[in-house]
Amino acid sequence: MINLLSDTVTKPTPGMLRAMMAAEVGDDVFREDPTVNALEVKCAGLFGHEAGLFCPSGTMTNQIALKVHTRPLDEVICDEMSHIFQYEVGGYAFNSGIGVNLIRTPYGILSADLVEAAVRPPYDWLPRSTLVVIENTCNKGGGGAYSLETIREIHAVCLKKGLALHLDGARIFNALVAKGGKPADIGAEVDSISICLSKGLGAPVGSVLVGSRAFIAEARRVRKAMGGGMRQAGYLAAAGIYALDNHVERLLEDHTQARRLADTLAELSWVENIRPVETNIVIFDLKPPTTPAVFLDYLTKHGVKASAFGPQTIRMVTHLDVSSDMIGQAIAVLRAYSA
Ligand code: TLP
Repeated sequence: MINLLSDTVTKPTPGMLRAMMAAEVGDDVFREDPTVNALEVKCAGLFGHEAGLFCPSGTMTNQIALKVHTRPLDEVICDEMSHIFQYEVGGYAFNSGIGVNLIRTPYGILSADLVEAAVRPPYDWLPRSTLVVIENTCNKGGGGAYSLETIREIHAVCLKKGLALHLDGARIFNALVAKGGKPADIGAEVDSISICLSKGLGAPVGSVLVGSRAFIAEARRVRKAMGGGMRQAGYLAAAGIYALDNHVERLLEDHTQARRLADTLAELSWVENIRPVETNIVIFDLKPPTTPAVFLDYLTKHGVKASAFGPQTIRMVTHLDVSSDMIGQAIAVLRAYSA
């Protein structure tokens, strides 16, 4: 199977497994796991933040960030396509008692003007705008990345209006590889970042939340309340450290393979609206009467997995476990499809 369902599907490489087996571990609830501690320090340091917190998932790091940055009846400003709104089960309302103020953009990339216009005036009868969330890269938007300049401008609005800025950086290294620049440059513009190790970086499990010492101290309490305090989690943290040391530069390869898929799709008569491909995600629409159910069934029968991402929309994601040859085969399968 050529599995293009998501970049979450990767299996640990032999080198990663060796690093996991060799990990020194302890009970992380007592902060006695040296490998978890090392991963948290490494992530915080990379992005120029004071502290980090290792969590089981990107959903948990995002949800903890929402909880710590807001109070009930507050509102978070984010794109309508953002993961915190679309794919976290409405957790913002459940966990934090807050609402969302959704901005519509073509590809999920906000601008300072749009954010500023969405900030509510301070009337008693309105929700209070206290937080902005940006997603870099934006998954549902097709994996587009923010320029550092845009993040700076959004940050300036947040400072002016007294809002916190959280970055859903599930694929922040894809963004950095695509746009260039250093993690700390982005880190300097945001109050907290959720960094996923289990997406393009290829670790089996885990995300790290980074922020100020005070923010992470509170986040640690919320993680425990959510049931996310892990014990000998160093085996997983070791995979994350290995991924950060070995799997960042190679993301460019995934971007090249995504580009090949997109270039092929652009030639096919039954495809429309291919979102601009900048990283490892390819999103496009099927022209009616082709439906995702029929198309995905065809793909599966020919050894390719992809997913439906809307009524007419398909997503394909490239990653560590799909080689250039496999993309070649997937391209042949796409070319052979007749609507
Ligand atoms: N995204 C998954 C699905 O939930 C859609 C995927 O296959 O892409 N932020 C962003 C931008 C994400 O894309 C994801 C996962 C998360 C957060 C949540 O991460 P996990 O799955 O670790 O909870």
